[in-house]
Amino acid sequence: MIRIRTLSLLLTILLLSGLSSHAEDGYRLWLRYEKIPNKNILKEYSSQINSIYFEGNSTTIFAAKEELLNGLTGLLGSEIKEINRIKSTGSVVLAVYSSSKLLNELNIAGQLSDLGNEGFLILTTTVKNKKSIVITANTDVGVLYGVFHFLMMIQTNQPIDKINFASAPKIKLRLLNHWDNLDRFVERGYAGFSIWDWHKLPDYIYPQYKDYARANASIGINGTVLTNVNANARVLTEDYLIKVTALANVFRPYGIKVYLTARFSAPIEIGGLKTADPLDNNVRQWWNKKVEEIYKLIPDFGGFLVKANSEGQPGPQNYGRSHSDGANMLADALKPFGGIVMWRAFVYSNETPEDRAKQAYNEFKPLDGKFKDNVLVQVKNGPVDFQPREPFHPLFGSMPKTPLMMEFQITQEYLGQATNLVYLAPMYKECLESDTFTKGKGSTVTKIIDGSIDNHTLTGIAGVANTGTDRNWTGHLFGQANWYAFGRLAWNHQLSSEEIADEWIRMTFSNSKEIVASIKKVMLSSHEYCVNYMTPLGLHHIMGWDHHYGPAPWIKEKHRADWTSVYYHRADSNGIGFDRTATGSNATSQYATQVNNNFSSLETCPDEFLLWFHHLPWNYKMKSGRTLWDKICYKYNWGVNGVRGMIKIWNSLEGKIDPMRFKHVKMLLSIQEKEAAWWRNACLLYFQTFSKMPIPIEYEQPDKTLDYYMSLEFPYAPGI
Ligand code: GCV
Repeated sequence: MIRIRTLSLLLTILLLSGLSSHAEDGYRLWLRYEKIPNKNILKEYSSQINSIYFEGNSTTIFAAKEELLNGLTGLLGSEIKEINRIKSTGSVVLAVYSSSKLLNELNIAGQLSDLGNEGFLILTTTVKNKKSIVITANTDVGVLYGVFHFLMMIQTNQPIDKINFASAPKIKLRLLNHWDNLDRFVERGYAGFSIWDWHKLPDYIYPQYKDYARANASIGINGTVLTNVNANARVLTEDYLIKVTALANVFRPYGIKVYLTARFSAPIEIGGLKTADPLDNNVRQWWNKKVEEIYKLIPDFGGFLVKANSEGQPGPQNYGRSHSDGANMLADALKPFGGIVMWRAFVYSNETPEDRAKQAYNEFKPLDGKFKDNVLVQVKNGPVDFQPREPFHPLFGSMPKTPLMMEFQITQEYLGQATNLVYLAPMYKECLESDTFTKGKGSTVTKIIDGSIDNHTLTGIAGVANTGTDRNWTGHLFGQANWYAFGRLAWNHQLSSEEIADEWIRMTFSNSKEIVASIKKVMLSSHEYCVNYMTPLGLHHIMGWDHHYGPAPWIKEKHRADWTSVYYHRADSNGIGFDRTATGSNATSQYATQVNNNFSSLETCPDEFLLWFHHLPWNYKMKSGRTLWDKICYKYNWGVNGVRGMIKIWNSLEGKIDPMRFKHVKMLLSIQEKEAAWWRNACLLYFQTFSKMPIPIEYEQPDKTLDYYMSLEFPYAPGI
């Protein structure tokens, strides 16, 4: 009797906690394919789907079929048959339209003509007089993307009885950039080691490699740069290229090309040459041969990503040559094979007596029109370095003859690393929707990177990956949402942050209205809170030295001024902020007139960028009537309180989601609260030494001294 009671109690707990047959350790990401718990919805789907019919025999079509089979079997909780003739209703049909005899009967050529090489069409229709769901495209990979979209529709409980949905990516190259070293250390990685086990490659293939490819394909990512931009030439040696080939073979069925970072000095380091001068014939020959060797092994190799003459990396300027000379040499080598070069614009030097925020523009703008047609210039979203909030980079819109590729950071180097829940879609969207005014009103960053404004067909977007060997891939479970959001926006930048969050929550947690609404609330406000407890009102780059963990606005007198905090906040007894208007560094002049005027005038400069562009007295009167100092205090406190609100909402979900993930996030949120308060206290106490004004009494007062905060050291902080 007791045993039965205990057992039923256990069962009730399991049911209540939503514990599934799988450990909810986050490994399955948003592709969990758990049986649909709502009986009515399950019945509805089960009455419409019972089998899969597919045509084609490529590895991509097999991958699509396998995913659909596994996905549907899991979601519907019953066996889905593979059939070779359509005899009854309820089949999902997978086929490339142009090569399918079966789909010939459908009048859909017109719909497919706009979908290009990667788009797809999902249609509820009749095939052989039987009601079916058709997933079709112009290519195999289009079918694969369609399958993932269809599975997402079911995972998010969307109706499927009248689907007529077509979609094609708006940007051609949608890449992850891994800052992964060959020794498996991940620069700015907060989720363990690199997932690439170079030592065991090419013979040992972890299941993670395929799951990585599945996850990326599910959100439309079609390329991966395997190695760090602070590059190691060794990856270009034969031994390593064979390892790269093994990974490329795993990724290929999922439409993912591999790319490598090319260390500019490789001809010297592994080629035995005396120079890496891009105009030297031997150097050019060396690269030509190297590229030939790569394409023999990997016929669909994507190309190179290069960080040159930046932060100590070698580059063409070592030989008195320009960035375009360097990029074009590699472009020439890659061109015969269809490869491309992504040349980074992240350049600045402490020796250049110029505001760091201006340097990339100064170097690259004059090179517009000088790059070969298989070169993209890859530009970070803002002019400094992935800060919690930056204005858009002034290069966007300023190089109309050159395809500019966006570089976002998914790993949260400056956004709380892997202990803070910060949903980044709103930050990405803010940048993408910024109006550069370079070709009149409406010249958004989006239209520059999707090529529509300057008629570029070679277009791209990259996200610095946040993956690692942690069981849940990203360290913080909500880091997965940022990987997901990056991919979804790369495919369709018109999606809203909310739509993307909605999809991710439903797939990752549940379709329960309450759970979706609560988690969405947490996610959608999280970035704004983070900006405010770290760097409100346009403050930036005031974090810990080198590891970038935690606050350290006091950093000064280091070997590079442009890596110190005082360089950026410029706090003194008169006030705070970086004057980047005409009276200061004049960085505003790098923007189109309308934007320049908007940022330069105190009347119109958004509060969000106030101290990015202006140095203002502590008692400056804000629009709200508060003094600047009061406003800074208010903002820091608003951010901290926001985190407390997030915790409250999360706690309300106890017992409604599985205990494993509930607890994981709960513990991290409590770290986040401590870190938010630490940021606030340390920054306010430090800035107070200049403002000499009290922290208004209505706010929580710091519980430690400034000396205490300044004494903290983190020699083993991750990621450096
Ligand atoms: C890969 C920042 C990071 C560096 C990174 C660099 C870059 O400075 O702190 O770790 O180097 O950006 O984007 O090249």
